[in-house]
Amino acid sequence: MPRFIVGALVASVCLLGTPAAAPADDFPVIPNDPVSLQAALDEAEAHPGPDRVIIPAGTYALTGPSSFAYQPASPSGNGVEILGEGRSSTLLTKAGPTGATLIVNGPDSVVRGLTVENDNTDVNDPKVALDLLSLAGGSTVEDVELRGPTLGGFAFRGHANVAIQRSRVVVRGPGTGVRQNVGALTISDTTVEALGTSSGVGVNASSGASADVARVRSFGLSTAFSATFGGALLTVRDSLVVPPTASGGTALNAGDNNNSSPHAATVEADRLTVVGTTGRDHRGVSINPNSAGDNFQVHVRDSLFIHVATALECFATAGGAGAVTADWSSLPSTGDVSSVGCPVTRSNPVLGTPIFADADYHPRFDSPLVDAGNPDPLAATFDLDGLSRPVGRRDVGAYEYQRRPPVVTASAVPDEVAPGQAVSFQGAGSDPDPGETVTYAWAFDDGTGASGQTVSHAFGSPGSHSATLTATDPAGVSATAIANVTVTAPPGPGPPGTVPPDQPPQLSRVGVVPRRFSLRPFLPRLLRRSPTVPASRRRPEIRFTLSEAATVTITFERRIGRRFRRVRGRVRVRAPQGSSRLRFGGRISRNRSLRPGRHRAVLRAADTAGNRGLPARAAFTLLR
Ligand SMILES: [Ca+2]
Ligand SMILES: [Ca+2]
Ligand SMILES: [Ca+2]
Ligand SMILES: [Ca+2]
Repeated sequence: MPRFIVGALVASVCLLGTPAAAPADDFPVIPNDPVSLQAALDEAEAHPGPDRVIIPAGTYALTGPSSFAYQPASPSGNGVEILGEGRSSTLLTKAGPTGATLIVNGPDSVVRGLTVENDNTDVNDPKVALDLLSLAGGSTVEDVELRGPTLGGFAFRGHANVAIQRSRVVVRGPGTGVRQNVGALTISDTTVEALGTSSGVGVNASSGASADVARVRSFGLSTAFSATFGGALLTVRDSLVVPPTASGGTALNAGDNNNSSPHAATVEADRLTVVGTTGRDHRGVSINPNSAGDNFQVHVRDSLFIHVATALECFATAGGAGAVTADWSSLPSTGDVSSVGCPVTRSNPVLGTPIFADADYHPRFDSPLVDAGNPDPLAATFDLDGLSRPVGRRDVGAYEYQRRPPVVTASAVPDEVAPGQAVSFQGAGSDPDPGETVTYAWAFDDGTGASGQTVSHAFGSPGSHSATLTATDPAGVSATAIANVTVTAPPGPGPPGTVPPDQPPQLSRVGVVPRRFSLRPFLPRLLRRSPTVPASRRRPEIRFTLSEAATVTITFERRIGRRFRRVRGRVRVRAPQGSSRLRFGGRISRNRSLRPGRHRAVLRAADTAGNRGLPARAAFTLLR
């Protein structure tokens, strides 16, 4: 039996014998067709193994009680990737009395590149834009926009381990942006914001779930980050909170929504920037244990709270307990609230008024909060911009001052002049640190200097000259750039015995010495000193004599039969009037050398006025 038939039989036996995961399929959707979208989800559910549902740009609208739902009967190994064409292109939306807009209940699923919106109208049952159910563990929500109902409810609700990344969550009413009910949520590099007047909550870990919040911007939420019920834990770091500018708001809360039963909840916060509005009832931290057995904790480190009427509040009633601490943080000097059983503690206070470089609350280089956090080493991490921190000692707040040098270039116009002719030197610079302008200083190689972005300078002597530009930022960090100028002596009658300017340079006494040599490793170079080694051990050279200083271009020709054929590459040197010696070992450049055989060097000279003399040739043999 031929071997390939045996192979085919073995392959088919394997296919029959093991119900291996079917290859992933793509299930496309007809643009703007919600029925087609649900049909694709149904097909992916029925098809074993992970598949992709690809949703083109368009609006997919539901109005009845049903949802777009991925809920496979056999969820094990049967996750789904739901992929739109981008947040601004693919929109899933739902109006009507009840139900989530998109439900995902398969493991390791991905939702990416779309907007999910919920416009439910039943005030008693406002729902969810994106609902990840308990079988959707290990899932990722990435580059999406989630818009919660205007009547309340949730933009996102999670019941299993899930990561939300690089997304935008919009709270359009009294509801919650992101609620984690079961399992661990991580949410990073995401904006959570209230649209219009909201009394909503940004990110909430509930009922014993955990939420790990990193590099999140929270705008306009009545409560930005909270942990509620059942020992819930929310950690937040390198994040910004701007509460509503027109009403009160709380950045951090641990509690049980004043439930009369005992609960525990904890918030751990590192490197936050919280910017309230003067005259509003803004609170940095607010906890209210209201029943015996309640234990609420909020611990803040390396954080900045400004324009908050109450920085830290721990107000216990009916035997509830809790604690609020702030370490290495910048807080308003007064306004804490504390009660029996609920201490508020400040340690290592960071003094001084924060100085911001821009409207995004980046620290200015001279803010007293730069390098003012806990002096203990901080494991490398990223600030709210995604930039490495710490830089030096850790800074207080969401951003790390980066102390970056300016980026600068320098140019000279014109860059070829006569002695004494003015050159305009122009600097172009910027600084990557927000709000930093640079100052410019020039140093010329004749020992003089000037300050300013554009300056004028003339060099007196012929030759190559340079100007070094130093750009310095307000923090004193600088960078340099160099502009070069060639100053050429003007043509004219020189002293007696010199060559008239319209005469071409003449080559004479051209030769290769010795005439036979083997390939050497060194590169061609004009020699300045006379040889001190015996002639027998001297390295091979090309020698020539010039009637005036000139640029000598040397090309090579290889003898093939009776003809010479030009070899690629050339050597070019500036040589003075008189005799010169060019060290030459058969190599034209770093990676080009002549092959063994008979050759000749062809020398041509040109002066600075552009006059070109006649070529001169010298034969030599490169030995094997
Ligand atoms: Ca599938
Ligand atoms: Ca309680
Ligand atoms: Ca620092
Ligand atoms: Ca800088």
